[in-house]
Amino acid sequence: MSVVIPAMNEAENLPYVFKTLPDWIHEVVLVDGKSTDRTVEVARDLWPGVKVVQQLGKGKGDALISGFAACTGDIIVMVDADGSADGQEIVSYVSALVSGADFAKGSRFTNGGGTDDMTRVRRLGNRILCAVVNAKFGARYTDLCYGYNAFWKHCLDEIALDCTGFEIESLMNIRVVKAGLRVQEVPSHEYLRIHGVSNLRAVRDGLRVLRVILEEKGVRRAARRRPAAIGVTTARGGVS
Ligand SMILES: Nc1nc2c(ncn2[C@@H]2O[C@H](COP(=O)(O)OP(=O)(O)OP(=O)(O)O)[C@@H](O)[C@H]2O)c(=O)[nH]1
Ligand SMILES: [Mg+2]
Repeated sequence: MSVVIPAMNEAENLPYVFKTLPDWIHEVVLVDGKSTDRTVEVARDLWPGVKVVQQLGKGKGDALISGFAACTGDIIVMVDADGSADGQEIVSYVSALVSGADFAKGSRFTNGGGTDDMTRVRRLGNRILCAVVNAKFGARYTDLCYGYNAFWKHCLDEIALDCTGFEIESLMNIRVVKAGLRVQEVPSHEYLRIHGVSNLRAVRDGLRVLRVILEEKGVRRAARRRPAAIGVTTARGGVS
């Protein structure tokens, strides 16, 4: 199992993140977004053997695509570096996957989930965008723009990710349903970012998600595409 952590200037938060990660994880991939603080050194101190990927482009989507390509595990878990995700929840995600799901999608708004870190604007935007995705793609999601998810690596072949920003989470959620993959929501609690400030801008990033929805529905032609950086096939089953 591989854990991918996109991190841009998160040195102060990494101790909290790594403290919650279970020690049976076989690989941690940290994707460094040209951090100007000690993100990489701190990660190496906290998790000897951490695989550090230097991001060439910009944005969380770009970072995750590079991180996924570097993973060797059959299961990939996405964990933010700001202290908002509790690594102890990984076991629920992995349970959903080994019980038959292809994609275990975190949700803050299903029974047992929650958030300490969402403004009213973000909450409303997420709710509207989620309702649109459900109506347009026949999904039954309770959350859309959330970064804590896990999946079997083979899913990447079916969703061929090709975006750069925060819209990656929504794009994944739409593509897995379009590909007919088995998706299971997992209740998750989002904690407050511990140090530093958000990189997300609600209106700009909300509009990017809306654009993805329209493109995926074929209402708007995709303009942002770049060649998919991934395409590794691995056998299904067996947590490595
Ligand atoms: N490598 C890399 N990581 C990024 C980039 N943008 C965001 N991240 C990371 O992606 C994760 C989520 O970003 P946040 O800024 O926390 O976004 P958010 O969760 O919507 O905002 P908060 O409310 O502050 O938690 C964090 O671990 C960031 O460090 C990027 O361009 N490159
Ligand atoms: Mg965050």
